[in-house]
Amino acid sequence: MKSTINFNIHVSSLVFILLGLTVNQAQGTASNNLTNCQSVASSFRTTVSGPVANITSTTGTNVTCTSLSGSSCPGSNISGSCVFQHKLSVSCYLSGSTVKIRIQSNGLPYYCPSMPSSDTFAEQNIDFEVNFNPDVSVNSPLQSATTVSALSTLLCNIQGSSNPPSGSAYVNYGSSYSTLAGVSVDGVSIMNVNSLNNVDPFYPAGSFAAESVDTCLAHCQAAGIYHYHMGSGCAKANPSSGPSACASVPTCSSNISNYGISSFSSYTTLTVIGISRDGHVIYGPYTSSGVEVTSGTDICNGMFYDSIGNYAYFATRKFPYITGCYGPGNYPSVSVNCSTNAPSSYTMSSYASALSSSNVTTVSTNATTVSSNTTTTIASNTTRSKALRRESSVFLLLMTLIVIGIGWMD
Ligand SMILES: *[C@@H]1O[C@H](CO)[C@@H](O)[C@H](O)[C@H]1NC(C)=O
Ligand SMILES: *[C@@H]1O[C@H](CO)[C@@H](O)[C@H](O)[C@H]1NC(C)=O
Ligand SMILES: *[C@@H]1O[C@H](CO)[C@@H](O)[C@H](O)[C@H]1NC(C)=O
Ligand SMILES: *[C@@H]1O[C@H](CO)[C@@H](O)[C@H](O)[C@H]1NC(C)=O
Ligand SMILES: *[C@@H]1O[C@H](CO)[C@@H](O)[C@H](O)[C@H]1NC(C)=O
Ligand SMILES: *[C@@H]1O[C@H](CO)[C@@H](O)[C@H](O)[C@H]1NC(C)=O
Ligand SMILES: *[C@@H]1O[C@H](CO)[C@@H](O)[C@H](O)[C@H]1NC(C)=O
Ligand SMILES: *[C@@H]1O[C@H](CO)[C@@H](O)[C@H](O)[C@H]1NC(C)=O
Ligand SMILES: CC(=O)N[C@H]1CO[C@H](CO)[C@@H](O)[C@@H]1O
Ligand SMILES: CC(=O)N[C@H]1CO[C@H](CO)[C@@H](O)[C@@H]1O
Repeated sequence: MKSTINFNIHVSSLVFILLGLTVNQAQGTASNNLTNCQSVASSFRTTVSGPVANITSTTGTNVTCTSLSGSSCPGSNISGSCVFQHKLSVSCYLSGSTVKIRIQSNGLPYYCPSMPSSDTFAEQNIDFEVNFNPDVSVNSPLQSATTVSALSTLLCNIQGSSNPPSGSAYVNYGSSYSTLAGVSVDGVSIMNVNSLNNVDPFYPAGSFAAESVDTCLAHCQAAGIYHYHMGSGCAKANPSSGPSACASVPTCSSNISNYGISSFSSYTTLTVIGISRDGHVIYGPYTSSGVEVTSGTDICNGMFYDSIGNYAYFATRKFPYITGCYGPGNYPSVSVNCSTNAPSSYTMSSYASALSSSNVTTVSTNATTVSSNTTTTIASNTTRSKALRRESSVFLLLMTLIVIGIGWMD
């Protein structure tokens, strides 16, 4: 009699152990502690530690450009050269148990861009805070489109990056930039992928002309914001051949998407190239195993890229090149109507497949009755917070101690 009761307690503690393990496995725990954030922040070419009160009033690093001798100088005109300052601060801190990242940039690169002298090139005040690498689930996509029309409405829209999702807790402290999608490690803006015509700026559908950029694949818009739409190696290393127009360099103008990827030839592993305005990291074109990302991305150009469910955007050859929406998104078999260089379908990465609830359920239903009930709980509870998981771990620990205690009393 006594030993039967004892056995039942052991079984229930086993259930909790299974529950604890399976919950962590199925839903993943993104790498978003303070150390993870600081590691990403260290990839940025910062000029001051922060947060600072006002990035534009800090002293940055001088950039002297003979290429900007005309009217477009966001600094001083000294002996025919334009001298401007690159100013960037990236800080990580805890707010309660949530790690926040704050990006403060004047938007000016550390290198000399090339642009028509008629362009306006101006200092900015980009300054926002967002949850760092927030937990997201492949089972709860934030964006979903299954038809050409729905996908095009979502992705072919220059205002599509205006509102980071609520889970990112985005707070703006700087000027308002509705088309900003993220900030590059060199402090340069990453704008929504679309042109003002709501088409791919490089491979536009219909009768629109491609836009001009320099060999760093960036250009200024009307307000003077120098920005990227596509991954650029210039964010990591000073362009070797000096600034010029992409149109004047055959390897750039003939196939700009190839040129963009080849600009990362010295960075063929997982390389931070920026942060999205939703707090997710933006990586270059390669995974940690040195493989170029050509599949596994969702409609937003984000990917679950490891077994614990980290989600990030990657620089790719295809539209939307960096990020087209704030993911995770779904994986439909349709294409957008605004680009002649877009994927025709999307497929999950192997990690996304393994994390998807349909897969978990299928795998576990064949186990014992206990774990199939556990699976049901997980599938409907994908958004449980870490705090809750910590609580269940504490509970699990207590249960185990009780069981050990009872066992000892025997
Ligand atoms: C942060 O997470 C990493 C794994 O991503 C872990 O190795 C490290 O110990 C954690 N650091 C802290 C301070 O919790
Ligand atoms: C930030 O500093 C700049 C330059 O010193 C100044 O023009 C601007 O008004 C300041 N902005 C705020 C919000 O204090
Ligand atoms: C940066 O350039 C300014 C002129 O715009 C000059 O006054 C200053 O001394 C320079 N700073 C350094 C560190 O060279
Ligand atoms: C900068 O200086 C050059 C010559 O030193 C002059 O031609 C040019 O107009 C100046 N630009 C501005 C904006 O003052
Ligand atoms: C693409 O489709 C959307 C939604 O159906 C439409 O509003 C837009 O005009 C189309 N764009 C092009 C370039 O055909
Ligand atoms: C760029 O070149 C690659 C191969 O080098 C080719 O597959 C791709 O179709 C080209 N892209 C465009 C839009 O022409
Ligand atoms: C389920 O996950 C495994 C990895 O755990 C993967 O190999 C398999 O392809 C997935 N199956 C489906 C249907 O997604
Ligand atoms: C599993 O759940 C069902 C209904 O939720 C319940 O009837 C059944 O007894 C549970 N099985 C176990 C082993 O807990
Ligand atoms: C390992 C295991 O329990 N496999 C079972 C999975 O379910 C099928 C059909 O219900 C059984 O035939 C297997 O034995
Ligand atoms: C089905 C199920 O177990 N739902 C639970 C999911 O988690 C929340 C707490 O976050 C519970 O309130 C639900 O009962």
